[in-house]
Amino acid sequence: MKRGKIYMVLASSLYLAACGAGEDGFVEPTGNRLAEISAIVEAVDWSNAEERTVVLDEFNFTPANLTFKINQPYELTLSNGGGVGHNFVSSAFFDSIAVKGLVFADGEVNLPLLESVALETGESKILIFVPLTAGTFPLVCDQPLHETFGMEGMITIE
Ligand SMILES: [Cu+2]
Repeated sequence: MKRGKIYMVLASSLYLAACGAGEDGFVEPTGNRLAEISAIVEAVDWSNAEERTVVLDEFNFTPANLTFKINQPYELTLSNGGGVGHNFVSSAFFDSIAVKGLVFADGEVNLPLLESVALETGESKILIFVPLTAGTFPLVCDQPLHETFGMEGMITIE
């Protein structure tokens, strides 16, 4: 009886996670942030962009550890291969890069200031960016309980 109750709580949490509206986390620009990012993005040769992919599913980022180089542009495909919504969340990482655009199936957001990217089941988005400052940044999925179930990683900029 007790066991059944715990299972029900867990199941309803997962159900809520599956139904959570998948919205990307945008940050309000402060000071000259947007102008600075815009100038950096214009100076980059995007034809040199290196392609990378991260797959999100229950309950992993694959690969879980990512390394990027300062001044090397990237096209990072974030792809949800799982059965519920997942989020790529790392505000410290997003603070350390300049994003040219976030491309999704039916559009693109130019020069977004982000802190997270949300992915519905089967959805992919491409983050086009250049790293600016070195550091090591924790990556998590903030859907309920996903981090607890091990959905975390690490991003290094060197
Ligand atoms: Cu998740």
